[in-house]
Amino acid sequence: MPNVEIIGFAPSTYVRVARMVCEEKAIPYELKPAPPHAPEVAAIHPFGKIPVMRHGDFELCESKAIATYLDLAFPGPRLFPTEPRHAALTEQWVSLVNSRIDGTLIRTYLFAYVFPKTDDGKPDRKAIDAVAPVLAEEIGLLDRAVAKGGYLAGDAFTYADINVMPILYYVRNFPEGAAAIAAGKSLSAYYDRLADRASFKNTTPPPPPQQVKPS
Ligand SMILES: N[C@@H](CCC(=O)N[C@@H](CS)C(=O)NCC(=O)O)C(=O)O
Repeated sequence: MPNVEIIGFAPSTYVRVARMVCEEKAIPYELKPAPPHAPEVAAIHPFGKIPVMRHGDFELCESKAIATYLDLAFPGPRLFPTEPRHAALTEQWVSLVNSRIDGTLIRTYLFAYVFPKTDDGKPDRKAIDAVAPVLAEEIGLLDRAVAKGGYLAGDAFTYADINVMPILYYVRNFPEGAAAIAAGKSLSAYYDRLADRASFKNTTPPPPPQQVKPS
């Protein structure tokens, strides 16, 4: 069987998620850099989003579907638990992050810094100030969640943690995000512990512009 191909560019949080799954399970894979809507992406994802995956003649889109396939098709540590409550909590946190928190922290907050829609190309202060309180609330929610068992879904590492770490990586590089994470002692400790995993280190994206030193 040929190697798994993860198609998408390295800065994408969701591409990093798919790569982290490969790294955690020691799945040999190739990253094929492609931006959203590139022909090779659009051929697999109906809306042109990254990542998409190819494994031999099998093509797949959507990060969680890709992760499920990789988790079931390859040996290595299970990233989606099967015990009912643990499985459901994992799903719950993936859903909360993908349906809401990603929108606040990445599509609204991060993008206001790195892809501002301002005339002068400077960070969109209005958008940043508007989203900052929501960002603080959602970071607080994550802080309380990991305070219980040290992970998002209870007391063991799961795909829910893989799914959120690339988001936190970016958010802590900008002042409001860094302050919110620093205020959450459990989340700060969680981030430091999980950032030490080889899967996270081996998938570090190139630095975004306008970084501040994280606290
Ligand atoms: N639901 C998708 C979301 C993927 C996604 O939003 N990827 C971004 C890059 S991080 C993208 O392709 N954006 C381009 C667009 O939405 O048109 C997944 O889980 O794979």
